Amino acid sequence: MKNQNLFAALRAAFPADLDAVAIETDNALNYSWRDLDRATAMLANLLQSLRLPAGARIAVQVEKSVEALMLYLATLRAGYVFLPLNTAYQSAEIAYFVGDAEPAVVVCAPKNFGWVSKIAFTAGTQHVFTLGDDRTGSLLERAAHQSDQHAVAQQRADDMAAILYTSGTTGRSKGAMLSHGNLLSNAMMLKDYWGWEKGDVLMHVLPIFHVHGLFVAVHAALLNGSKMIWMAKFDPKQVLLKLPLATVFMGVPTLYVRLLADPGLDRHAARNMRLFIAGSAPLLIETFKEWQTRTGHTILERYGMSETVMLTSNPYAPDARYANQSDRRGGTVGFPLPGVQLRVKDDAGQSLPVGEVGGILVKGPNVFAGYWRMPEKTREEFTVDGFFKTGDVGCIDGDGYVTIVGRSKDLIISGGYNVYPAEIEGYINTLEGVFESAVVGVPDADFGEVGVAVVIAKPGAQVDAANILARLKTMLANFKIPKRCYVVQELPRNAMGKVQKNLLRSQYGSET
Ligand code: MCA
Ligand code: AMP
Repeated sequence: MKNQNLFAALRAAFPADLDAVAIETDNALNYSWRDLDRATAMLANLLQSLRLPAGARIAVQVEKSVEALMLYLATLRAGYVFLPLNTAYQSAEIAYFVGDAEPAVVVCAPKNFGWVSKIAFTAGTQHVFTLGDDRTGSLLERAAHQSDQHAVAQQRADDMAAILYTSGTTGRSKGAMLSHGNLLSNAMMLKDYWGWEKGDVLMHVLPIFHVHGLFVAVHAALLNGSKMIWMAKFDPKQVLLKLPLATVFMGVPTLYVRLLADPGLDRHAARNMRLFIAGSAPLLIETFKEWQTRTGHTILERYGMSETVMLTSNPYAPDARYANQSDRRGGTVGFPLPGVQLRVKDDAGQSLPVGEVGGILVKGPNVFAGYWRMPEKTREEFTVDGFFKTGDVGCIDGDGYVTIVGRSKDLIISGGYNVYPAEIEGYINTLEGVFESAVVGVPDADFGEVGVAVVIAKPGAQVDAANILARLKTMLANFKIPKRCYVVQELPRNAMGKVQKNLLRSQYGSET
């Protein structure tokens, strides 16, 4: 039987010249394809030497580096399950993920070893390694003693490759289990759909702990044997400096907004580019149009989720196979990708006619099998005929273009990161003197959307808005901290007693 391990497919796509540069970093390091092969073999051998049980989770919270990418690839190679964690997460957040996923191995930044190892050992994790963004740490020290030859572990298409944590309306984070087959089928299809060609160079500027940077960007480049220009952090000046060396760029809308703010962005800077891709959050039509004017390029917007990888995309080029799909339309997320079935339904589960707005449901080889250890929740999120309820609200027009008009899930997407109001409210409500709170998303020129907290004090208590934000900063990842906080007498409610968040959004949306 053919090995369905995603790494086997990525490795098979390495170019014949293994000494060619595969990754060029912003601190002038060059990694060859041979380096990728050997280092992932050594790391895979290290993981296998630990004699971990089948399906063991490898939880990783480290700064972006090529070695961190190699650790991901090595985890696939060895047949274990990769669990990436945002570097902004603080101890309570990490304690939850580690407690829930029970990883056999935790890898953290050297500076966090003290508190992370304490959490991990308490949760029963046996191995905690460190990995710095400067090629330091116990992980690489241990891997250095391993062989650089390794036979890729045999995997079936439905074997789990990664768990990505994503929250729900109730605030409790759920681990979306993605299989080798989910990831590989999506990557191969995108390589074709987005017209990846020989000589393409990807500029990689996104974090590698979410679907966009870790899967969409990396898999396509590797499957195409393409070089990556690797930036540890997004910096518009650096991007513009290196842009002439790249042909493909992927970013969340905030990155496009920030690049547009730099006068250096023009047709000349983008002269060698083939494709700009945006996603993870809605791209404003103004950004789409301004980009066209300034660079002569039309951004290709696509839509996806942690649970499904990529679902829809605007077309790359007119293509006979995809009749009618000729142009990239701003404000839309394009067409369901080949193999993806997408339906728009009303609350009663009835399919809606063209142009009518309803809940988006999807099915396809890319859709995950379920949430980690949450069979009930998984069942709730799928229809009886196997469609996954995305929680996004949209419509399909007469030409087949999908437009996302909103979300039925109470979610704020800020600079491409998801923020769950229920989670933030839960933390605010534990603060001294707080009776109740509501967190809403309001428009923001830079992040697209940001959180605003509206708080009621307990009778007789004094609470201070600045103090609430300062306290939250000690508990939560920085991007989750509401940008503003208001202490008020009461929250608007409907007849059922439910807080009317739409009213809060319009009231506090324009205040700065
Ligand atoms: C940073 N800050 C933010 C955000 N990022 N606030 C709200 N939303 C954010 N996204 C705040 C910090 O808390 C800090 O506040 C201040 O901004 C500066 O922090 P810094 O780390 O320096 O920010 P930055 O480097 O400017 O980061 C902005 C960023 C970053 C580059 C836009 O957020 C980013 O890389 N976003 C991409 C996320 C992503 O990859 N999403 C894909 C998810 P203070 O100073 O007050 O502490 S995958 C997905 O969604 C699906 C599947 C899909 O379709 O792709
Ligand atoms: P995540 O859970 O991080 O995978 O975020 C997935 C969510 O991001 C989706 O359910 C959408 O709400 C949103 N999203 C992703 N891409 C787009 C897009 N192009 N336009 C609007 N929303 C998007």
